[in-house]
Amino acid sequence: MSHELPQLPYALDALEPHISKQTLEFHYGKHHNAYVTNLNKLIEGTELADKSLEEVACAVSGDDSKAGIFNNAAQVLNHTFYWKSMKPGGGGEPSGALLEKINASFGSYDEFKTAFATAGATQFGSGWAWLVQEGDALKVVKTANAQMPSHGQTPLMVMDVWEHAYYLDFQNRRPDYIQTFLNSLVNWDFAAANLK
Ligand code: MN3
Repeated sequence: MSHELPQLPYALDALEPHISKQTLEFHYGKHHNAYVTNLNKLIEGTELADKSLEEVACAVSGDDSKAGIFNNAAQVLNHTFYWKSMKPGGGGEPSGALLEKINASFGSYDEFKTAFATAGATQFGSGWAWLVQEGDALKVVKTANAQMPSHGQTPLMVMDVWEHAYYLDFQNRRPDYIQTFLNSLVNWDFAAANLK
């Protein structure tokens, strides 16, 4: 069994003008695809070859000798989750149970936005900013490189802050990309569907 690049949930130009077709051609078509290809090469003929992506990432997590396998498996999972965390016409304030949980956990939607934007802007180097559920509470966490949130934290949505996510459209202006993600792209329907 080899892993395949999942279908992008919208057309390559669907997030324009916020994220360009060119960015998605590279980010999805080259970077995400390369993680899939690399993973398949690394696990071919091993006991990991027949396992799901989640099982592979879990099995090698924390094993320095298998960092390459972890990084590629986790990056496949993280990118698939990231594409679903955005949609054309997304962004703005969520509603319903998700907004209630955001208000209860952060005080207000604006305070959530500040926490999420700060996490994304202060992740030094490559990584991810996540909205997660832990018990009844929502939290913002950031992770480095390919790392995923801790066990016990259910991811609701994620933002990629690797430079390849924004450099063609925003150059070094990561904060502008983050504001665009929150104001015009984040898929709150997806995040709400991930609530436990
Ligand atoms: Mn990426």
